[in-house]
Amino acid sequence: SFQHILYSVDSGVALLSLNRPKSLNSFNEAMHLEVREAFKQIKSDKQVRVLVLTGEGRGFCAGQDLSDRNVDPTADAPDLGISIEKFYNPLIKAIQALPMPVICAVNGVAAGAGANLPLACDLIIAARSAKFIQAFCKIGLIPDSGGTWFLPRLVGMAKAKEMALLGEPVSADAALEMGLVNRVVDDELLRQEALTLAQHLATQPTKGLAYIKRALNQTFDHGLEEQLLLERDLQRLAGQTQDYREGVAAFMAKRTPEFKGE
Ligand code: T3D
Repeated sequence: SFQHILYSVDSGVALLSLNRPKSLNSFNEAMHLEVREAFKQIKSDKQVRVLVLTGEGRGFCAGQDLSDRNVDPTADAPDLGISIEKFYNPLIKAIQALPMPVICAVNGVAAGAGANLPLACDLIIAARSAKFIQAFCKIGLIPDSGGTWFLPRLVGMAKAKEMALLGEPVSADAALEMGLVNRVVDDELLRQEALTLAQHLATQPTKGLAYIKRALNQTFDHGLEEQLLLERDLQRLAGQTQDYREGVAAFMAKRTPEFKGE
């Protein structure tokens, strides 16, 4: 029923692939709305324990579809604040708020908002051909979709400023070296590697993983005292899960645990 994305669920893993390859999966309103709908389904589908986000074709995502922007000098300037508030900010917040791990498989060029979308995910695997381009500066804009928040935290301020002010392509290997991505794999192996990792995570203590994600996502907003309190609260919840009991029981019995995500 989707036209601009592909969405499927298999063995606890949801796969969401951006599917406007002719414009390098750039975002128009319709694709935003479909991604939003898919997120709604993921949230309400008890089967889903991991999400993999990727793109069809030779690119991951080229950010905003610029053919949708009327920049005719006689027309009123478009209010990009509305676009950010209505579409990009909710998307970034939705990824962070999803309880399960989100793996981004960056299958090619990632530019503009398309370069920052992966940074909001929990793990990033990049195809060797992937390039990260903070393209905003080249058209007079600023990094959005959380770029100004995630980049300095991931790669430090010097690299963040260089990427944001120059908009030069950063290769997958360079991204790996600066800590922007977790793994780089050959292009033809990307989808399978991402799914293998996702399938592993889908057999793990889902609630425990959700608490880990929540704790780490909040850490930069907290001092040590607050974070220690958060760890206490989340550990209390983790200790009440079935999977924790199963983990300890399996360890003591020297057998492989069977986690149910409960
Ligand atoms: O407006 C708001 O709502 C504010 C929010 C903004 C968020 C943003 O993301 S702003 C930044 C927008 N994105 C860009 O500025 C990147 C534009 N694209 C590029 O710089 C290049 O396409 C790439 C570096 C990503 C890839 O270059 P290359 O040489 O591999 O491919 P190409 O030939 O440039 O692109 C292939 C096709 O995709 C081409 O169409 P054609 O000629 O085959 O018909 C190209 O026009 C199209 N395409 C690529 N990016 C976009 C796009 N079409 C529309 N919008 C795009 N962003």
